[in-house]
Amino acid sequence: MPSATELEPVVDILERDGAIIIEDFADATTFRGLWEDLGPALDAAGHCNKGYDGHRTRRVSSLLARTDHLVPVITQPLYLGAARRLLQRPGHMWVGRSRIEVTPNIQLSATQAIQIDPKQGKQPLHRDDALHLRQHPGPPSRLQLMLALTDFTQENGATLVIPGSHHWDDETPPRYDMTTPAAMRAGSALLWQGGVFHGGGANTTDSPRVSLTVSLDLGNLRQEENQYLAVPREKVLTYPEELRRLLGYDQCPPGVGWFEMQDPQLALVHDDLEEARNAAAALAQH
Ligand SMILES: O=C(O)CCC(=O)C(=O)O
Ligand SMILES: [Fe+2]
Repeated sequence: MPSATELEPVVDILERDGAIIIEDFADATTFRGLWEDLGPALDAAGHCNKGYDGHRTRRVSSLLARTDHLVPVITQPLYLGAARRLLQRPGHMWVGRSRIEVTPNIQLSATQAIQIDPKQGKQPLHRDDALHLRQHPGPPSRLQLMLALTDFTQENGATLVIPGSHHWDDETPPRYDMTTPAAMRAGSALLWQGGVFHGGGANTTDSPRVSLTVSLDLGNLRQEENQYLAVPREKVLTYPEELRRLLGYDQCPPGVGWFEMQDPQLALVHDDLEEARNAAAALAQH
């Protein structure tokens, strides 16, 4: 769909197919700014040291600490609007004899720049909402975005998507021959529901495929009390590791809670957050 479209058809397509490409998603200033701010960080990053993340793939996270040009991407009306429409479903609960209407909010979940270098093979197909152990079919909990910073082609590793797979149950394994490559021009974006099977494609060309991804999740997928604000860092450091992990400086299998793709405990032991970020990022690379 062109970016000048109404929200309604975007939501309809996302409900039906689980995924959509919005052309010319980012304006020229945003696109240039993202390259200026993130390009050098990607150049400096090593390749990931886990096969799932890609031994020929570079990943840089903490994007809002690195660039303000992400703001118009996250708040782009079709992305944010569709996320609100899909995820913020009104429900109700009983409190005593009162029937209370409740509508959840949404939260920014992950940000990451991803560079698939030549010779990277296909990523295993997966559902990103499996991070929250969501059951399928079920109410959506995530709308994800992949902004193309170079053209995306079948040859250079365009994200492989199985349209409609958010409707599947939890017993059906995904197959590559069911996927469609999300081929799109630089500046366009793929939006997809967390329940849709997808994975990075193989890059058989001589040039990197560069992108960034953002996820918006249901707002209730978190702790009740905000422990990161409630307990000062100096205090956290005085507690035993088990309690630090209970406070949230931990990862829950299969993977939520990471900091630069590493155990968030690493961030605590450094006085300087930038130093912590570099140390964690170095561990995620080889
Ligand atoms: O890079 C891509 O195209 C997809 C990456 C992805 O799905 C992931 O890392 O979870
Ligand atoms: Fe993914």
